[in-house]
Amino acid sequence: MVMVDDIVAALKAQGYATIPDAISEQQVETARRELEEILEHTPAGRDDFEGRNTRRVYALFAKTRALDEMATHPVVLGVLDEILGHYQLSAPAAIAIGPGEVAQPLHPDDAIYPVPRPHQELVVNVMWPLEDFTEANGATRIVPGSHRWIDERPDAGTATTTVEMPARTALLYLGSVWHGGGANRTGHTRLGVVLHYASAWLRPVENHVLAVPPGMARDLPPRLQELLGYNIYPPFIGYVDGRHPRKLMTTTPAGS
Ligand SMILES: O=C(O)CCC(=O)C(=O)O
Repeated sequence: MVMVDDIVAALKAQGYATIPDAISEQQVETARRELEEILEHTPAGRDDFEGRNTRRVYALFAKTRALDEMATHPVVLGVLDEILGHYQLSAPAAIAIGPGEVAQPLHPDDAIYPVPRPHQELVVNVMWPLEDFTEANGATRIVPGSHRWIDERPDAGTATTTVEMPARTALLYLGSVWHGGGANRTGHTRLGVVLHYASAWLRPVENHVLAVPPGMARDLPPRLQELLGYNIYPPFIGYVDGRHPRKLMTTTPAGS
């Protein structure tokens, strides 16, 4: 698939890539409407990383079905197959950057794992903008090529690329690339959904099988079940009582 190859090549070259028109306007609208309802009851962040004027929705796949097709988007999964091989969702979150928010500190997402650089790619992220991302409203900033850094750290002189993009785009970036949310200098909230995927031999950042227990997961699309952890990393990392975890979904009552 040429599209997948092109994206993989761009990720390897600069650490990020975009897929234009990856989803429909209807998918964007539905996701935004459902998330806006959830955000009404979501508190602001607790520190400078989460953002004190930013609200984040966690446990997304327990709260809405509007993101299932984004999580299993065929081109995205084709890219992940190439770069990560076996993977799961790790830290999915909706991120609503409010007016007045300052820029998030730049960081590589795979630094959460204590593995010295350079290392094989462990994490790939997909940012789904649910409205147009602009320099003014807090579009994601990337340090191109920083996935090749070993001990370097960004400073005030580091060049960043602000990824301005219309809603319906998918922005993919490697977990090793330095990046961060931008400052929001507008009067409107910037809403996006970031879906982090990590190699399936790592512990995911969020504990999805507690957020989406077997009785809830049994009604989800099979590929999404796997991405939430109802799967094994061959030959058997992730078994339950010696069996494939998907067996739990046929033996657990619905809803529990
Ligand atoms: O909101 C963004 O554009 C990026 C957020 C981010 O990098 C993070 O929270 O790890």
